[in-house]
Amino acid sequence: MTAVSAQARLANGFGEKLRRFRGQSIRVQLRTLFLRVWPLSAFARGYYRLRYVDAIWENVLNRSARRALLSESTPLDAATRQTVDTLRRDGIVITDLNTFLGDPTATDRAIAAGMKLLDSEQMRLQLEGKQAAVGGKSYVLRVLPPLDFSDGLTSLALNERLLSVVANYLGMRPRLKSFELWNNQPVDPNSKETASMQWHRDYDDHKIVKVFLYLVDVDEHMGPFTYLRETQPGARFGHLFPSRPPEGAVPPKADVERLVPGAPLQQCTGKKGSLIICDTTGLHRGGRSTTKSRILFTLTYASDAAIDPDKYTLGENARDFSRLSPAARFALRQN
Ligand SMILES: O=C(O)CCC(=O)C(=O)O
Repeated sequence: MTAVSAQARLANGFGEKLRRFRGQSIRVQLRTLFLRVWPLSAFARGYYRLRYVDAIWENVLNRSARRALLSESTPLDAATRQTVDTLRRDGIVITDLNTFLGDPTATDRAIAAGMKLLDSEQMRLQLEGKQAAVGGKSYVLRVLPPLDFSDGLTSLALNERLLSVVANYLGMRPRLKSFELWNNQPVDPNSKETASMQWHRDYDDHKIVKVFLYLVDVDEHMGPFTYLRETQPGARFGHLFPSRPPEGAVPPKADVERLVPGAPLQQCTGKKGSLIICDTTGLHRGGRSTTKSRILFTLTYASDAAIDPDKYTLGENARDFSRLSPAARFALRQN
């Protein structure tokens, strides 16, 4: 590599970091600065580490969410129980929306709702400007639609079975944290892997459940979501490359592939309608398409101890909570 191209790469890397920083909320920017200034950083790290100690996370910070789950008396049906067991064992479950919801029309309805968002002004402006307007990843164009109780995507976010899987995995009723449509733009195959294209552990909570619903077929060239099974907290490889709360971990690719024996890799290529449910505090990566746009819908659930603010809004048609289940009301902080 010549000195000029090395300089250009460095400048690009710095530019990307600056972009990501600017894309964060003021609260997150302040936290980042706080963590960089010694000795404040030592106190801050100690504080966040303490929050993620199992006993504190479960019994102090999430006491009411645990009680709320314990107050549920309905036993899990066999399919939900099996999904929870797989999630606990592997950190990831892959299914498809129709099967998961027991509704043969669910995928078509979700795709129709997703395509409407793709046609939205918010997405059009980003496509025209070739620039992500929200979030820190330049290659992910996002739409954050307001929740709408009559819409298929909102119904998925508040679906009883999904909330029950997440709750029984976390051991407490979850809060909804984000509700987003992603349109991953193809990148130059020679460009550097950045952001979540690299192996990493998410940082926002001690355990986090993310849901990805593919709205187009995703092949191996389209940056399929990829997970190292059993790297979630408490699992066989949960201790490798630990997070540094309130930051996750971004270990070098070569180290991950060398140190995780047998690499129990789950590369989630799949047809539209594929549904991935996983704990993203386990090692994962994805989103680097080098051919076509990867379009998916994504949800995040976490606990009351999560660090970042919620990333969704309630629309006009999401004001009457009386018809929601107790778990859905809890997810939206309406209990
Ligand atoms: O885009 C992907 O497949 C990965 C996303 C990711 O790493 C995340 O949401 O934490």
